[in-house]
Amino acid sequence: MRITPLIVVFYLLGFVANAQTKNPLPTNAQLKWHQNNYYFFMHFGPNTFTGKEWGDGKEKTEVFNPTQLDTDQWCKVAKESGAKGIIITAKHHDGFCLWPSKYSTHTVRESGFKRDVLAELSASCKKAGLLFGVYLSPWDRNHPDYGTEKYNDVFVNMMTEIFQQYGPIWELWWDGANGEGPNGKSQEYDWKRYEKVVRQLSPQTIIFSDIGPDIRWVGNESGYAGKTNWNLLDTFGFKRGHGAPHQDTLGTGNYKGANYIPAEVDVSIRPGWFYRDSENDKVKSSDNLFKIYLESVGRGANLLLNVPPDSRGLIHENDILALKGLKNKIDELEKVNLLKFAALNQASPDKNNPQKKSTWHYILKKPVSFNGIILEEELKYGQKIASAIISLSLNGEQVFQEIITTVGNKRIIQLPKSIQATELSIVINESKGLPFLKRIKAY
Ligand code: FUL
Repeated sequence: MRITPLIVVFYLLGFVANAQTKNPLPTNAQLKWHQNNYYFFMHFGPNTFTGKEWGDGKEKTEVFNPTQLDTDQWCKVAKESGAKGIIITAKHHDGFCLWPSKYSTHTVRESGFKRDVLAELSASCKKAGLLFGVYLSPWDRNHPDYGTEKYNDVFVNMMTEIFQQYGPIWELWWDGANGEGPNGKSQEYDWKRYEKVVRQLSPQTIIFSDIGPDIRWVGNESGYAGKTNWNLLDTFGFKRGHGAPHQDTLGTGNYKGANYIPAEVDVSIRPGWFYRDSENDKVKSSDNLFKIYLESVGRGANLLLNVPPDSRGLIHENDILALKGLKNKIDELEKVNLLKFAALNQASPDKNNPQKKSTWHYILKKPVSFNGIILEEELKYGQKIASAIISLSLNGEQVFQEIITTVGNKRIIQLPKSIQATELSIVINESKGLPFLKRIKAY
């Protein structure tokens, strides 16, 4: 056959089309991130002392003065709550830096307090075996260079300081809120450069922004992911800080999305992101927190639960109590596996891999009370399951059925009440290629 330029063009077009229909795969760092699916967020800074949510950057640095700062206590609470790490607001929109940055004059160094909060927390996390992450607001209402090209250098220098002095940084948060600086100017952020710098400094760090590159915002701050939740997102035509896809789309992802960018659910245990005395009786109950857990982690997203330290520099007693309750409820999910002694009817097994098949049918010897079912998809080969029917039967008669539209990292199907059953069946009726459930459990 003679290779004409036309054939080459057709060949290339075919190649492009094929690449586009491929199911995007997670990176190793993303796969690891999925495993650590519940961790703390901590909003801490001048707002903790002024009662504001968004400081304007004109606050006196002296207002920042925690009297009993103890980052070991934060870590102890995180550990005891089952959280896998802590992400701290190293710099919120007010520009105040929790570390003595060389690139700002609005930091802990200038406050009467003087201690380096980032250094203390990063050391405490290491000691406790917790992951350490940093929130760094691009929007800065204090920095004199904001709104000019020089600010891009400032932001890059700050990130460099953080990575070099306090690393390893597990997750980096670029907040999407974007407004004017002290000079009334807004900033053209050099996102490409920021990303390049982070990748060079720390290739394993997971970067959050509304639209990734590694993980996305879930589209709300109320604590839930979409019932359908694809780890895929189309980002073409969207620019960070200048409008993301519709909030509902962020919650559900895109079925045929071009990029693997799973969702993270950020929500506060209190009405505000920052601590306030007046909200001590408004801490979410453990029931409420558990509902959030089911609707975030239980829908395949990660949960970033904000637990803001108080003005002493400690996690408040009321928050600790609610978190204990949450931990007990999460532990309950893992206690028993009702399927341990059930017979598995291998309806349509894949000989090479028994976990790759589309029907599972468990039969129990006698009726047991089901409270819920947990499914986990193997994501290394991409997220595939697009519809599954879960049913329970009691002696041949169906007593419960639910259709789910995605599984992903973890799907928790919590029953409205305990249901007696002798059989559980899971039928996957739509999948992008062979489905792969790596875990099935009932509690
Ligand atoms: C938002 C911010 O404006 C809030 O203050 C908070 O930090 C939240 C997590 O993200 O964009």
